[in-house]
Amino acid sequence: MNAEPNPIRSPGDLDAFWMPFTANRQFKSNPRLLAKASGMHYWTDDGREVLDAVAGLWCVNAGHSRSEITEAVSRQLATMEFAPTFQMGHPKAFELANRLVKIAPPGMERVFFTNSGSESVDTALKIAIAYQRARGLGTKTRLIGREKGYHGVGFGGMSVGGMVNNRKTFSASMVPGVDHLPHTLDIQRNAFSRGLPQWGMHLANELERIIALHDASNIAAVIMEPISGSAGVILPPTGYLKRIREICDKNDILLIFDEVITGFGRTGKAFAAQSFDVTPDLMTTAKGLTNGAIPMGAVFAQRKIYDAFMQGPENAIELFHGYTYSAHPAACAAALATLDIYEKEGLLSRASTLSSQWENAIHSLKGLPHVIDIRNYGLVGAVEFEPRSAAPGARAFDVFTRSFQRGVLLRQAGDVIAISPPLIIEPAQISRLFEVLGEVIRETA
Ligand code: PXG
Repeated sequence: MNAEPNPIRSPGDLDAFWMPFTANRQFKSNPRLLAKASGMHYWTDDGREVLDAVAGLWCVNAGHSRSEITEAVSRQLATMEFAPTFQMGHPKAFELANRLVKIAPPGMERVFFTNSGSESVDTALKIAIAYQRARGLGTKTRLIGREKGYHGVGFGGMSVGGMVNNRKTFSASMVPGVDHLPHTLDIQRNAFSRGLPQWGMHLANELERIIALHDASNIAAVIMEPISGSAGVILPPTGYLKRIREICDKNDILLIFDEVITGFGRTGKAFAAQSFDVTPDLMTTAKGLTNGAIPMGAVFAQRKIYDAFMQGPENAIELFHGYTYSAHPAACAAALATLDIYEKEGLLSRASTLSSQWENAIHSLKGLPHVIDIRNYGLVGAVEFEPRSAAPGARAFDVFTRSFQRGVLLRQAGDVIAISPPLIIEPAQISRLFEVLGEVIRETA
């Protein structure tokens, strides 16, 4: 397979694309262009092979350019490129929902399709509020997120999110009625924990304080990532998620797990809800659903939630919400082919098979210069650095760019390097990845 011819020939050719979540001027003065991908690797526009240690952006769980997905999508586009799902339907949408329900946590029997994680989050928040109203509890509208949480960039997701850079510019435009739980990162107490940290379960009790302040009769839902990804891989302390579930149950508040990053095998089971044995009421997904090949998201709902909407006249639309491309045929085809691969290759549990090698490999970086914490779970890892004085993020950015030069693609978030490879990664590639990262950390002042 050859890369497409490269149309970028002069620096000016980079001007028009306003890049997302990117330092545009820095990037355009020294671009990093990817031109081809297969399996565990990317190739740059000048032909260098790069080991993809972040599954694209946490989405290419089955590895790149899978021919099964390409063929399924092209067959679908040739047969029927689009079909509406408002008052109409097409078979693959129903087939996909049925397939997803089979791998979902218990009781999550209904699926609403979107096109991204951000749309999944805003959809779940709206379903939560609408559900409370549908069962006659219309005052339950408040939402509770968490500091350092990331739930995409829609107004809803941004408002329940807890990353200051994403929020500060839009402070006056947040969805009203949102509180935030404290985050669970405590490097002083939990540095270099292997797997889940032991300290911090009591932080879940803060939920009781927020409920006491507003009264449960005003609160619709709590949303959290089982593992926070974007803020630099923050793990739930042992027992924390179970305690959150208990408090939600006691107060008749919905629990939404945002599994956009943790879904589809990242933690060693299909969903983190299963790894942590805590079942939410709503679950948002995207990314690994289609292996990143076609944009798609899905919100899973407990049967009781869907059922609460199914009242009133049969000809009435029950939920005034949806997207032109909800259950787009090409996305459904991609997702079905992706699920086939996950199943055939046992990828949804592969992270648990590899996790002890992964854990040992990443923790072998302990003691290297400026490394102040290492975190891991399933096939997720993070290395946190002491920030350079007056230059937060610069050290991890250097590690990121140097690793890329050395042929390993990582993700940088502040002074954290996050690692989340395709689930097809081989043990020898895990060793090489951490060998390169170790060398780069040694060379980075
Ligand atoms: N929820 C969570 C938990 C996410 O991680 C979104 C929602 C939004 O998804 P969309 O598809 O709208 O981008 C995300 C996205 C990173 C990184 O490297 C993480 C995301 C996106 C890009 C980069 O941490 N997560």
